[in-house]
Formats: sequence, C-alpha cells, structure tokens
Amino acid sequence: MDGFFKPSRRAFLRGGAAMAAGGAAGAVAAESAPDPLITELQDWASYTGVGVDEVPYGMPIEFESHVVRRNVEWLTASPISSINFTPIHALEGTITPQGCAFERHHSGAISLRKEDYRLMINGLVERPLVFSYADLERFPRETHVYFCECAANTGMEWAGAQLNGAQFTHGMIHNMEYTGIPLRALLREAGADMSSDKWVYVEGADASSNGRSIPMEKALDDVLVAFKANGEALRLEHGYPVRLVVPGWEGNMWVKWLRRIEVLDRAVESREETSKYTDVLEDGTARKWTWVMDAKSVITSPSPQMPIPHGPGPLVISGLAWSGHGRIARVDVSRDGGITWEAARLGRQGDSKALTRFYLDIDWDGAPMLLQARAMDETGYVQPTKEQLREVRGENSVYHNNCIQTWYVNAEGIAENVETS
Ligand SMILES: Nc1nc2c(c(=O)[nH]1)N[C@H]1C(S)=C(S)[C@@H](COP(=O)(O)O)O[C@H]1N2
Ligand SMILES: [Mo]
Repeated sequence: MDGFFKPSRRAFLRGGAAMAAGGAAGAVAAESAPDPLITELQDWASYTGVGVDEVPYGMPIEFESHVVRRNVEWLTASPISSINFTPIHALEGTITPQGCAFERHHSGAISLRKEDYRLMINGLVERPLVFSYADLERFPRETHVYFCECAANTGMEWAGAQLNGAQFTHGMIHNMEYTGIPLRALLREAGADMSSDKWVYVEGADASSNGRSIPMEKALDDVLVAFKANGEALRLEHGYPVRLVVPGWEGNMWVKWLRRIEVLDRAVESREETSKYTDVLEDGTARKWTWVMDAKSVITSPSPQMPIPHGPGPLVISGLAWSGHGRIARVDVSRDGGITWEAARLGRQGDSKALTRFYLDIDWDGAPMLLQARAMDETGYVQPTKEQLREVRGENSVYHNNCIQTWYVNAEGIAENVETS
C-alpha cells in the first residue's frame, strides 16, 4: 500500500492508463511544472460543502449541464408533436436516466394524477373491467430491462449522411429497468378470448391516443403494463402513471398514459399503423406490421459530439448494441470503413431486448479512421451495411434503418458523420 501513494503524479497516471487500456503501450500524460492541483490547498478542502437538508431530489451537477436531451428544430413543425434525443454520446453503461431519455409525443406530454387514472379492458372479454392505479398495484409484478427505440431512429440517414452526432442519428432510444404487470395477467382477469387470431388494441389517454394493434401472441408473451422505471415512478414525459412496454418492438407501440385495452378479432389499422410506421419500398408498395427492431449498433465515442481529446496512444472506443430479437451475441469494430474487423469486448453480457455496451481498447497511431460497429444477435442475424439495406428497401423509407454507421475521425480526433463508397 505504501508504495502506491509515493510515485509522482506522472508515474501514477502512466500506471493507471496502462491498466485502463488493458496494457496498451504508451504514456498518456507528461508534465514538467509542479501541478497546483496537487501542491496547493484547494477551496473545496477549505470550507464545508452542501448539507443533506438542502437537496431533497438531486439533479446532475452543473458541470454536466451539457448532457441533456436535444431536439432538431427543423425536423417537426411543432414541439408538441415532436421528438428530442437521448445524449447517448455522453452516457456510459446501459441504463438511461429518465431525465435525459428521449421523448416522443404526438400531442404533448400530459399530467395525469394516479387518483384520476383508469384502465379499461373491453371487447372480446367475459368481464369488461376498469382498473384504478391502486387495483393494478395488487397484481404480481415483474422487473426487466428493455430498450425502447422509435422506428424513426436513424430515419433521416436513408438518403445520405445527414445529422452530425450520435445523439441525433441514434438517440431515439432509451433503456430502462421497468416494473409492471404482465399484460396476460390483466387479459386473464377479464376473461379475454386469447385465441391466436385475436388482436389487442391499446390506446393512450392523451389527445393523440396513439392507438396500436398488437397480435395476441405478443400480448401473451412479454408485454408489460409498467408503472415504474429505474426504480421510481415513470416521469410525466414517459407516460406517468402507466405505460405499455412492448419488448423489442417499435417504440410507437409502447403506449403512454395507457387508458384502454380492447380485445378484437382483427387489427384496427389505425393511423399509426397505416399512413405512419409503414415502410414504402422502391416500387411504391409498403411493408406493414414491421414491429420488431432488428439488430443495430453505434459507436458513441469517439463520435461527432465526442472528439478524441488527446493525441496518439491509449484510446477507448465505446458504443451500444441492441436487438429486438434477443441478446447481442457479438459486436465487431472496424477502423478502416469495413475492410477489416476486430471483435469488441462486451461490458457485460446484456439482457435480452436490452442495450449492450461494447468497448475496443486500442493504441491509436494518430492516423485518420473510418470507424464502424457491426452487431450480431443470438439468432445469427448480422447488422447490414447501408448499401445492403438500400438494395432491399430503396430510399423511400423513414422507419427501420438499422444500417452500419460510419464516423470519419481525422488526425486531430474530430469525428464526422460520413458514408463509405
Ligand atoms: N399515448 C401516447 N403513447 C405514445 C406516444 C404518444 O404520442 N402518445 N408516442 C409513441 C412513440 S412514437 C414512441 S417512439 C414512444 C416514445 O416513448 P418515450 O416518449 O418514453 O421516449 O412512445 C409511444 N407512445
Ligand atoms: Mo416513435
């Protein structure tokens, strides 16, 4: 222990960096003048800090005020029916804090008290029921981590590299630990007709209602009627007090402020599943019922909002991967635009239908890079290149763009959204 405290700051940093980079060669810091942060008494050690009676619910420290949701103003006509993006470039691990998790509303976020909350089940059921929030709390509950990705995530990139930042190209995603009741338990309670050709239509309490049809097989599988996220109540913008969680399926089906569940013998074909959230192909026909979010990944750092802040030497490349079909089995990273690939290290084996963090710890030679990540899921599916995706889907689509993303990183460490070939 003694020896640990004695080396100079320089030697300590060198040792620390070598550990962090898994033994990558090269010192990361060199110093000549004595560092006043080490040699002088600092303010924060001269006075007492903030008492425990001052902040009943904490916000991030002021020095992190750049890590916030942002929108792209020209994208939508009004902020009421709009979208803002998760700052994925600046987050670590996999859990998205609610306060900076992207929001997507069709008619703004509403304030609905638990006391005023009602959930109705009707249609092909033996007993039409209305639940209060207190009723829902008496059903056995489950807790799972899932990602929620808007089908429009990366949708601006079909025709060419457009938005300069992982937050804007890939930030319509969040990943939370949800607590809720399996939808099948409520269907059972109402005596619903659960035969496989039936559909469940779900609606929100907001003006848009955002109604969607869910096939019975999925409704009985892993769908949750959720009332907690990351251990606390859902935030207003994520559907307080109750939202639907539809693991692996497009975010639009995750109805917020859930007010009605109707069992039907056919799909409703609502606005949100016909004129929206369908994919127009090259020949003008449209794909519909494209519910599952296919495997996808993105390098979050370095990226356009996260330039490399240092010269050659140890560099941590990091990103996120996910699949609506299950677990991420493997992520590869390319530094030369997809010519050669190296297997990335997974932060930990991710949950099914949840974000997985990956790392590639390199010794950067300072040469420009064309950085790409490529996800593979447990079904063997491999994330396609943009070319491959365009061959099948054309360029008329908005939704379900899960292609490989490329960042060009120059010798100064500045990254830019580009396309190869
Ligand atoms: N009631 C209701 N539910 C809704 C929406 C809405 O506008 N109203 N937007 C949907 C869309 S398009 C998406 S992508 C997700 C976004 O969830 P979030 O706002 O928690 O990120 O909610 C979905 N559920
Ligand atoms: Mo969405």
